[in-house]
Amino acid sequence: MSMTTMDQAATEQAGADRLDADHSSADTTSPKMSNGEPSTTIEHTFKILVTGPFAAGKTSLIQSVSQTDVVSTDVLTSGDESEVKGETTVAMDFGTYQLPDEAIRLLLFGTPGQPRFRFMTNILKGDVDVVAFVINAEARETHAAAGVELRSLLSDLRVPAVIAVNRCDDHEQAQRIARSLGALAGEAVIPCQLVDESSGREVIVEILLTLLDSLEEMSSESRDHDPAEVG
Ligand SMILES: Nc1nc2c(ncn2[C@@H]2O[C@H](COP(=O)(O)OP(=O)(O)OP(=O)(O)O)[C@@H](O)[C@H]2O)c(=O)[nH]1
Ligand SMILES: [Mg+2]
Repeated sequence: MSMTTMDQAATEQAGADRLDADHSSADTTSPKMSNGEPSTTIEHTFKILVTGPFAAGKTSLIQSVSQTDVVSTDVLTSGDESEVKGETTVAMDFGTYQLPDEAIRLLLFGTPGQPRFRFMTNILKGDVDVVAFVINAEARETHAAAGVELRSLLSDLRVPAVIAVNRCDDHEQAQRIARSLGALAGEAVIPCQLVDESSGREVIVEILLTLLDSLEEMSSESRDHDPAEVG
């Protein structure tokens, strides 16, 4: 999918309006400016877990879209990993994304990729609203283990996922790779180039749409189970 900036802004706005209408359990905080005046009120905060294999592009995604300074824990690599890249995340990345003039904020928590740091994923995955699973289309040797990890994580968390197929421009190829990981038909798949900010924003749009679908589903389930609505 390729969107112009205006398309993205319109999609973000439409998603924001619908999210505002749908998300009833608001987390309300009112940050104050230094003069004591209230600044933008954050009413809806969603936690996004950005995960996937080593060197897939998780840190790149958060760095490309975060509107606040990214908290990063990358350190120099050694051994075989230094053949792949110079630095690697050893604990977490943290960034934020807030819709312009909207009271909706995403908190983006990035995990390390190596199995030896899985304990960090286990710490970070609590209360997640959406999993953004990043996979490098070109690193085929990582796909089998990534598929096992993806299905295990989603069966544990039971939240929706967006599969971001990095270093990929082709929607069909992205779909094929996602299916080979075991992604389900309803799960969102997006090809991307995560060193590019506008591509990162397309992943954010997909996350917002996925949140919206999930909130609509929860709201219709609760209506179905509300005896007051049975007529
Ligand atoms: N050419 C190209 N390089 C990319 C792209 N996305 C990421 N990279 C590069 O791929 C490498 C890995 O990216 P990171 O964002 O550090 O990956 P990561 O998943 O956070 O890696 P770990 O934390 O070590 O697991 C970096 O050198 C990036 O600059 C892309 O879209 N195109
Ligand atoms: Mg990283």
